[in-house]
Amino acid sequence: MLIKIPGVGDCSESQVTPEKAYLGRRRVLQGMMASAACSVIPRLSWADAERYADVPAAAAPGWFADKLRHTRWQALPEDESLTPYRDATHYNNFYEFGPGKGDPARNAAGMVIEPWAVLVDGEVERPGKYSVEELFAPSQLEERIYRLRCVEAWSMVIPWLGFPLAELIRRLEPTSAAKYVRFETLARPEQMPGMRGDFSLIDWPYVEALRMDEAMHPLTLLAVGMYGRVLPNQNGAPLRLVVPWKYGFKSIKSIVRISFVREQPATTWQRMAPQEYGFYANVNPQVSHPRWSQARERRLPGSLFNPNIRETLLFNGYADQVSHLYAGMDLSRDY
Ligand SMILES: Nc1nc2c(c(=O)[nH]1)N[C@H]1C(S)=C(S)[C@@H](COP(=O)(O)O)O[C@H]1N2
Ligand SMILES: [Mo]
Repeated sequence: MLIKIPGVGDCSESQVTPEKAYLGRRRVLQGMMASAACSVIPRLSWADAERYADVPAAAAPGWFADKLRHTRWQALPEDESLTPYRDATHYNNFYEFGPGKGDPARNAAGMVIEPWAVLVDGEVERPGKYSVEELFAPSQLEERIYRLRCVEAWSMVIPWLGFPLAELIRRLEPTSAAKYVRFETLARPEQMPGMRGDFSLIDWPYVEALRMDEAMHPLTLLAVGMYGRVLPNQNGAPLRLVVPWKYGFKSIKSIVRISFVREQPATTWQRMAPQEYGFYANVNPQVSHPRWSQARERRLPGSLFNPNIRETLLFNGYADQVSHLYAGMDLSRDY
């Protein structure tokens, strides 16, 4: 398991590494190991100073830079290494910018992300149009290092920056009629070449959804950054979903609409190829996709000589935290 989220109350004062411990890199690591997942890093941005020193600087809106100073960074897991930033930002799926893995990095820079509004509607007490800044203002940013497992059988380990979707949902106050949360991606063909090409079979906009209890699960993240920086456009700027126990396609990018609904929504891949993609899309090595076995995965970056193959884990390794959500369900039928 990659991360067990501690409650804030689980971190005792002595586990909060003092600032002077961050001055030397070796001492940083020792400090992090000792405090495990409880490292609340004060003032000095360790991300900028050390861990992500080789990640290119990116222009960030003022509110983001502000939040970064109070971010709760996660200790690096001992049993996993982070996917290099270069791979995480140049091997992408974002069909709005084209079908190739390199298309999003090549084409997404043209997407205008400021200003950005998110429409909140449906069964909810506080509907409206919110800016990203408004959505994030009351919450602290947290780093979450998660495995990302694509249904195409490759995987990465990505350090996200965001906050639990549950926090936002509580603030928006869905009514008791809300059973699912539905998300929509921006659809702006003039800035998204993948929407214009012949290949574009998808019924835009890209839509994903979660059952309410999945959306409220503490692992479900609304991300605005990765690797200590704002999200690059190709990774779903300015805000995206991250659901680490599900196949990557559930983690919808560049969200412009969040709707609280009564019925299970039709989602993009499920609608296009219902025999291939289910609504739940929980990572499951036992349930094969018609074109891919899901038993194993290629951890990127690999090479011809070292393809870096590993066993896929049920719920992508997060079973101890999420399997209760599916108690009584037949995972081979409700996939
Ligand atoms: N709007 C939108 N969101 C999307 C996709 C997409 O094509 N469009 N692809 C999904 C798929 S299949 C995966 S594996 C992940 C990839 O996220 P990454 O490029 O940040 O690794 O994004 C998901 N979110
Ligand atoms: Mo994917």
